[in-house]
Amino acid sequence: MIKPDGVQNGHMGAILDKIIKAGFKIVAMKYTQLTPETAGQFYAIHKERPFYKDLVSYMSSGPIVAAILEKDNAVEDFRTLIGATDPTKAAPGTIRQLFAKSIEANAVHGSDSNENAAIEGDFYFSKLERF
Ligand code: FUP
Repeated sequence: MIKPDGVQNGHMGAILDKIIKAGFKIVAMKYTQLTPETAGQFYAIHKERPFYKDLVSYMSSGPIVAAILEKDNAVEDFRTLIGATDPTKAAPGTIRQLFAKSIEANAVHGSDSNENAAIEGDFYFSKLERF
């Protein structure tokens, strides 16, 4: 997912370019906006965390790009490409180091396991929307 700051700050094209050049196949993609309700569902795993309320409000504050990506070792390779959650700790050349503004407005989201990738893919896309 390209988060609201990634879209708002004009980095959508550059982020997609890095993803495609890193060898990910785009299986599904959509430009949309979460509501507080759907953002709350997406991040339900963080419900008890102190940053949950702000995160839900931030994630529903503007348009995002949701995508399903395919590649060997995709989860690990994508997390390497995006860098650490906190952009001040993200490695040079990673998407978050280049484009993120803060730990909350950190430009992109990547699934943390194959299991969550399947759940998050189903959250955004029906079977008919995957190619
Ligand atoms: P990541 O898997 O790198 O996206 O990071 P986490 O699953 O730990 O966190 C999910 C999102 O919660 C982050 F992208 C941003 C937000 N977050 C905060 O706002 N503050 C924090 O201290 C930690 C995470």
